[in-house]
Amino acid sequence: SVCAEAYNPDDDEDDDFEPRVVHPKSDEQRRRLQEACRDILLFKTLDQEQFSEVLDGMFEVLVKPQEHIIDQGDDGDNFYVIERGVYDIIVLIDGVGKCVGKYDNKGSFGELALMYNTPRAATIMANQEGALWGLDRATFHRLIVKNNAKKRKMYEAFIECVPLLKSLELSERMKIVDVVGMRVFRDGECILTQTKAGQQGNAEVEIARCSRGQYFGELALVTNKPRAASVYAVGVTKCLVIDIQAFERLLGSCKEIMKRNISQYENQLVALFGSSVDLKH
Ligand code: 1OR
Repeated sequence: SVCAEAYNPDDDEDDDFEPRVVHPKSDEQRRRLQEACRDILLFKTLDQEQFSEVLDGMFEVLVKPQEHIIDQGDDGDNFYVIERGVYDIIVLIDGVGKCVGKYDNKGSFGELALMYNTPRAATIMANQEGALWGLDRATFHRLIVKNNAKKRKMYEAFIECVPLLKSLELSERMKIVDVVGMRVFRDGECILTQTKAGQQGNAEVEIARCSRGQYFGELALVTNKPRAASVYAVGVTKCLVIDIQAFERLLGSCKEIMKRNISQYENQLVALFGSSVDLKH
């Protein structure tokens, strides 16, 4: 199999002529499907026509507790979007299956084997009864993988100038581009909300401003603690967004840099409020 090969969409125009797969759906199914797909990052750079083709191509899959949706090592057949249910991510470590994460009633999985033509990288097991939406390999390739080649071209220059990602290999940076979604926020719109524990009525104070090439939202992922600050758009703001599983998988090696930068947040807070805080633990 070929691993993370640069994909040139001009090499195979053939699959443009493949018949469109349409799985008919009731209005109620379509509504549920649309809701489940609303925040799927891989769909966030598709145009309307492409997105609607994706929705047409999806089919409902009901799963039972303990059912394996994907087995590590298998060939990839479908990509899945979660409608409901909790799913364990299990990876073989020294021959022993270890649960390394979970999907809790949202998200998607199964893109890697289809994107890079590699064996399934993890086992996904339903913890309880659940419902998924599948998308077959050919349709995923025609709509998502082809779009990724465009995404790489569009974001390559930007990603190259993000200081945090400097320590990664080019191929690693490109894998990040493959899974990010793009989101645009209006001036003043809330991008992230601080999780407040029973402390109502506190006025919000601006502690920092981020600009092009900087990042936010990593603290809660690094510490597993609630969001420590809110983030608002200043002017129309375009963000590239990565989900937590891809963050773990692709940015693990950047965590040390992030941790170092977290100490700077602590210094900023001390300068503003005079008290010391421990954000890292
Ligand atoms: P796939 O097609 O390889 C298994 O089939 C899917 O599990 C995979 O696509 C991802 O969508 C999903 N490492 C690899 N695959 C993962 C991981 C993961 N998490 C979810 N998937 N890691 C866990 C990160 C929390 C790294 C483990 C070492």
